[in-house]
Amino acid sequence: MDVRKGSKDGRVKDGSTHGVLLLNSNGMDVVYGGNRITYKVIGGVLDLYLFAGSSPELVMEQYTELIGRPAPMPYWSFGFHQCRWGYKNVSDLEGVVANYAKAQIPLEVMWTDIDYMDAYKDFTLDPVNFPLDKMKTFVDTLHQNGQKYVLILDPGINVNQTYATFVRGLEDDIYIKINGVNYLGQVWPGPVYFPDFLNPSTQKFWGREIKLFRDLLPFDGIWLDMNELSNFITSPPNPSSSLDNPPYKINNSGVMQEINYRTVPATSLHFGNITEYDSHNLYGLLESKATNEVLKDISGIRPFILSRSTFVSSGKYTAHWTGDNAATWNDLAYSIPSILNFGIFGIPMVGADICGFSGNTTEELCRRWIQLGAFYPFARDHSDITSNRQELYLWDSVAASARKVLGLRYRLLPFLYTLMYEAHTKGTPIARPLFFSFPEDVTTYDISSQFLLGKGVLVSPVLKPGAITVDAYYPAGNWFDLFNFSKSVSAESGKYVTLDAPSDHINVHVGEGNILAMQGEALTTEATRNTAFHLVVVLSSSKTSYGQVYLDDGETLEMSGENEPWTLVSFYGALQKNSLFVASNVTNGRFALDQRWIIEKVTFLGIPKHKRVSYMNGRGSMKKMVVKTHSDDSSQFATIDVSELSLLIG
Ligand code: MIG
Repeated sequence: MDVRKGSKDGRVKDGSTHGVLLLNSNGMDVVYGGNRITYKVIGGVLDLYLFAGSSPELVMEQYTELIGRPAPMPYWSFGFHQCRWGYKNVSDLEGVVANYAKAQIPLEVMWTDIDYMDAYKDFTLDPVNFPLDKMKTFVDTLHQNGQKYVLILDPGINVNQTYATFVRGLEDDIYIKINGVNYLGQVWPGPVYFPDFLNPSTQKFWGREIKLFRDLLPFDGIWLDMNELSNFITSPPNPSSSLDNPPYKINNSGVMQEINYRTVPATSLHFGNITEYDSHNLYGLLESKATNEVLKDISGIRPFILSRSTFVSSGKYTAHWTGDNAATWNDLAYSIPSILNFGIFGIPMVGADICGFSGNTTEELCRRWIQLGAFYPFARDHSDITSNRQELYLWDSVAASARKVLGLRYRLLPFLYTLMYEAHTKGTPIARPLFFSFPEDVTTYDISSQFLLGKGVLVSPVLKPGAITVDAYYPAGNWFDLFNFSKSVSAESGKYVTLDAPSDHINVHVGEGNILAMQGEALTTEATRNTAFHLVVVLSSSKTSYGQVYLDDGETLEMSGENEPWTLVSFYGALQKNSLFVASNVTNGRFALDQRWIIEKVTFLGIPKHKRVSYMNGRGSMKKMVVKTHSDDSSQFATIDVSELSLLIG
């Protein structure tokens, strides 16, 4: 995606944006040089698309119309996730869940890495440390508490005649082949064959294995790792084929080395005699697609899948995490451009391992990381088996910060979920670069140390050790601190501001012209859904403020589906003459707006100072309102407590 920059070579500063996609699954290097892009592709077709835009949102709409809109994610998946490679046994897991509860830090989803398996075999449980009866009790208890459980699956199926899944795979004949036999790789379980997701029979195989296992243990989502495909060995090249040794060596893990380096050889064959050379980059996509279909089939509800490998269209099936980062300040900072890129690729549900995967994190880094990670679309703490534990309750200061920032995240859940709806219907990312909302402001183009949630929630994290201030860019407008509403930043035109960022604080601001429908804090997303709404209306002198909230049960297969109950409420608000107004408009409305959906508070931000405004007594319950006003240097804000106001105000 390119936004026009400056007027140096006579080009206009109109913020017009276009997108370019080379839809090609072969190995390639892409070199971007500011004003040109060079593709060095070693095979396949030239299938080049240009998306005319001319806004970033329109580029996303056009691109995802072609490749498929992002999959709707279940409501619960926007809660906080805890994972680690190296949980020892069921009581270890239970301890973590209990400690989160004790520390009053929201924990929505508990994960298990490859540790749960019997000798790393998919669809098995370690009979000693993770026995079925205990795991079942563990998962049932999570479910009773409104929590969820996600487990990992690797593609490699252990070659082992006593392993039923392996034998059934042989019978179904679904493994990737080389020279007429199944290709033998090496991964965690030792010798493995890899299911060929281009083979239609693999869908049946994969579906049956997942179903059999899910009948034993009712997990809520699947984590797909190692699907690049990752292999512990590099097989020697076949001397009679150039595919294993192409004349141009693409960048492979940072160096120009053998194309077969620690993966399945390029001369391997998939169903229909398609070479690995041509389809290598599709493995993760095809595995995600197959898994998505299986989960829809067997559960009848919206799947949650997290895949490491992705390709164009993966967003239609899966969420993504950015892989093995390190517990370093550098990787904390790098996580922002990484998640923003994936949003632009059409995979909006994305996050980086919070507190860092490899290496030992520190209290300060982990604290800053949860402050930022709380605003990733997908928020999961995950760590490597060789690093120290890093659950958020382990340090008092991290725990305190986690309660504060996850508290805000959970209050923003209706907003995040509505952004999911926007992503699903129009392709717009959940987390966006600043230029999405301010394409005419050229300063925003290079900013990758801050980002927006939706149109107008600006996240400006601390990314350096020892820092207690942050230099953050504020595009034109009035911005209000979302934690307390009182501290605002006013920028007539965009400007850098140095803001206080004490150790327990991250700056999160909402910009003028936006209306946020927030809910109350709780320890699970389910519990937040029973709290009343708080409408935050950020007035603008130039336009009517606007916001939306999308409501459904959070797990029905489709989002905004034709035959499913959902409701979209749009809000409009402004200061007109001397009176404040907010009104709403309902689309669809088949998801019942019953007792649960009430507003108990409306906050107007950005009332010009010294302006007298009148608060009209509305109809019905609006009469019970209590108005409190506050002010800081530049503006006042008013909080109106109302009781039992329906979301259908106006
Ligand atoms: O060879 O399953 O990126 O998240 O913890 C390492 C163990 C395999 C790589 C994943 C990481 C996961 C780890 N996996």
